[in-house]
Amino acid sequence: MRLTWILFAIITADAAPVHNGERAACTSPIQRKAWHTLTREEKKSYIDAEKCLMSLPAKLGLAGPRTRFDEFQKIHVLHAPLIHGVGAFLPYHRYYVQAHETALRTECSYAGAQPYWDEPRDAGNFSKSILLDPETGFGGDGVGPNNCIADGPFKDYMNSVGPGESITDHCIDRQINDCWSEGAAQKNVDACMKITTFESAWNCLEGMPHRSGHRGINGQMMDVFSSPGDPLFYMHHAYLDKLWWQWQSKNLSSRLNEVTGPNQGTFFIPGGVNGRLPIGSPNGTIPGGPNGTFPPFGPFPPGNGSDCNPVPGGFPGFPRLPPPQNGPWIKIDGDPANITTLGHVINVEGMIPNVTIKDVMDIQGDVLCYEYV
Ligand SMILES: *[C@@H]1O[C@H](CO)[C@@H](O)[C@H](O)[C@H]1NC(C)=O
Ligand SMILES: *[C@@H]1O[C@H](CO)[C@@H](O)[C@H](O)[C@H]1NC(C)=O
Ligand SMILES: *[C@@H]1O[C@H](CO)[C@@H](O)[C@H](O)[C@H]1NC(C)=O
Ligand SMILES: *[C@@H]1O[C@H](CO)[C@@H](O)[C@H](O)[C@H]1NC(C)=O
Ligand SMILES: *[C@@H]1O[C@H](CO)[C@@H](O)[C@H](O)[C@H]1NC(C)=O
Ligand SMILES: *[C@@H]1O[C@H](CO)[C@@H](O)[C@H](O)[C@H]1NC(C)=O
Ligand SMILES: *[C@@H]1O[C@H](CO)[C@@H](O)[C@H](O)[C@H]1NC(C)=O
Ligand SMILES: [Cu+2]
Repeated sequence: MRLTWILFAIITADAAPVHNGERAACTSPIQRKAWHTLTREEKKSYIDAEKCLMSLPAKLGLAGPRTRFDEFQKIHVLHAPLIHGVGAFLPYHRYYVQAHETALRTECSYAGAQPYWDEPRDAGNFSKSILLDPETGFGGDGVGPNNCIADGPFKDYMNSVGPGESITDHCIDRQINDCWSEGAAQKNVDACMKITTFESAWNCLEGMPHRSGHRGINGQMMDVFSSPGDPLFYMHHAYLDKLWWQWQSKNLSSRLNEVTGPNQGTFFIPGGVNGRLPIGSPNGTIPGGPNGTFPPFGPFPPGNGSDCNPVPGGFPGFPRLPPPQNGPWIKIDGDPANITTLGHVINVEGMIPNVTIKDVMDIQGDVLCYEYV
């Protein structure tokens, strides 16, 4: 009897590694599924929940947002310079997507989990993606002089945040580019999965799989600040989170604790504290970008994809500007210096409680409880 129990324990431990006993808290993870596998009803319930967020009034008191949906966008704007091109890129976006999922479930009666976009299926072919279906999906490409989306459930939504750090009313715009979307190809994912260190794997993931999703949809999705104004953002970042988890899962005993990298990189803005921009930070402090916005993009090359990928000198998605320049290092709570550690505080402006990177390393731990299927 006792021996049986011990054997059982050993077998169980072998099948599902135990990490400091943390996994006890997550006994029934919710299932994050690929969009193309959802039933029509599941798709509708997700879209309806997103529309619900777009109808609920803002309550965090941030400048700009009218709705709860806008507040998510604003949180990303506030943190953008310190969550891209840095060690916290993957952990921050993991928790940010979690915050979005939580809001759908607790404020909009959504019973499902955050779905994700299985992007390699649509590599080089975003314009034909099932996600863009006007009836069951997110609507299609932008049209007209402002590239506003013209069909689907979000065609009439007016963003109140963006572009960049500005606060303006504007449509959700897209300008699909199937040259850039070729970067979503599985071979680029496979290349990242082969890498064995966090720093290189993160750089790889933030590179091609990440950028090609943004750049393939284009329009607002290409805005490093305000991209979450397009609901496709969450589908894309859930997918990216899945890739990180897939990478972590290859060696959980070490990769549940592996994080490093600079705390400020590409988008350094002097004067920020605690992982967000100072209130009232002037536009125009991002090197290379006019008045706090991206450097200009384009023109987009024509072609079928082979013209885009690979591009000599790196994939020109989000700009990779030289590392910091001037000013003191930004102090992030939980990090002793300018290197990202497990103690680094992730701040989503009270949308859900602050946590540390350590708290989000495991998607089936004390804080997070989901799985990708
Ligand atoms: C693009 O997607 C459409 C619709 O799924 C499909 O018919 C077509 O074969 C795809 N084209 C390529 C090049 O994958
Ligand atoms: C940035 O510029 C926009 C447009 O001029 C302005 O509305 C916004 O308040 C500025 N943001 C900051 C933080 O100064
Ligand atoms: C997991 O990573 C550790 C530390 O790098 C290494 O010693 C170990 O061999 C790895 N295990 C596997 C199965 O790759
Ligand atoms: C941290 O700061 C020191 C100087 O203050 C600098 O030499 C080092 O490169 C920085 N490390 C990172 C990862 O940014
Ligand atoms: C940047 O701001 C300055 C001062 O407000 C203005 O003169 C200039 O036109 C702006 N440049 C761009 C590209 O918006
Ligand atoms: C794609 O474009 C490149 C360069 O324009 C050309 O050499 C290649 O044959 C094209 N491939 C396909 C499949 O059309
Ligand atoms: C979240 O963390 C930041 C930075 O550590 C801190 O300034 C802020 O007060 C915290 N907010 C909440 C709601 O705990
Ligand atoms: Cu982001």
